[in-house]
Amino acid sequence: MEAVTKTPEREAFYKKIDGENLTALWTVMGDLITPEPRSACRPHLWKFEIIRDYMTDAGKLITAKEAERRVLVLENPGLRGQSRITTSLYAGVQMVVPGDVAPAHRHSQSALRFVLEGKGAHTAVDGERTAMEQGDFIITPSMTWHDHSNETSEPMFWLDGLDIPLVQFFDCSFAEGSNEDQQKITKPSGDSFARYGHNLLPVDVKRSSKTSPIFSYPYAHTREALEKAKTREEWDACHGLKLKFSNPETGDFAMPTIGTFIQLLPKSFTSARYRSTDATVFCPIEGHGRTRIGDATFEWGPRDLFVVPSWRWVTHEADMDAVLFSFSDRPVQQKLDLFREDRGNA
Ligand code: GTQ
Repeated sequence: MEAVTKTPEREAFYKKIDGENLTALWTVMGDLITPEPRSACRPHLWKFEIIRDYMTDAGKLITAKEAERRVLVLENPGLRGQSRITTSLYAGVQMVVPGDVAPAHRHSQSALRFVLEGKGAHTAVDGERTAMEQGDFIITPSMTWHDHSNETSEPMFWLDGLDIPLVQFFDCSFAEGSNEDQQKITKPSGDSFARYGHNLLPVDVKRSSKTSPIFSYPYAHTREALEKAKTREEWDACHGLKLKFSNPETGDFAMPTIGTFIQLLPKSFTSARYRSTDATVFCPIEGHGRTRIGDATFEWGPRDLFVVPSWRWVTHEADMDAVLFSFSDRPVQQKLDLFREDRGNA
């Protein structure tokens, strides 16, 4: 698909049809159908300490109530002005300080939280409150009411991941506010886990949601699963020990639009190179190391955030046992038969 030669006659023709909202395919084909992904998304790393300092400044400027959500959006340097960390996903860091209430609202966008710092602040989803701790992964399914509050004495920070650009692409954004800042709590804490977290499902009740009925995946459980897996030493050359958070009803990803993962990279491990079409946001929560993305190297520690664009070679290296949370649009790509991965020779 090579660029066609320009001639005065052709240029005149393009100009003529342009007025009728028509474009000649042969002038744009090479940019539309590329031999490989050619993303504007760039590899990048954000240091948590820097975000944290700016969030503290933001805390002096605006309350969570006035802001609705006090969040700094992580904008991919190749996609500035679009509130995107990858072409299909949004990420932000949210701060909820003691006394804050981020008021109840709901929207068609699905959201995930991954807790970075703090202990004991609450998020309420669909009538149930859950306390949040570092490393917990929490889901807000599409159109469920959610509000956040902090009755502790410490600020809380978490990573938000939403499918905002996907929903924007499909033009199906719906959102609603509530008259009540905090939704009515109708279920005891731990209710969804008690019902669905024990390999038991109601025998006849069919839920219509494609999102996991468990909305909090506590880090204590996640970490135990990784630690147990570690003793079996079944290291994957590309991923170390990598697990996906799953929906107990379907075995599929926990959310229909966003795939979430946790992986353990053991001390001194260097992964074999890997690339996949799902641009991925990583958040280490334990350990230190570095990740090479193409020819760039990013040094990371707990709570830093970095993004790997589609189809770039990646290798990770851990100086000590490291745990990395990550998320991508893999569930969507797989359902559309678009997902591809390449394990090099591993
Ligand atoms: O906490 O509901 O980062 O609605 C962006 C949009 C967080 C939230 C974000 C949201 C939220």
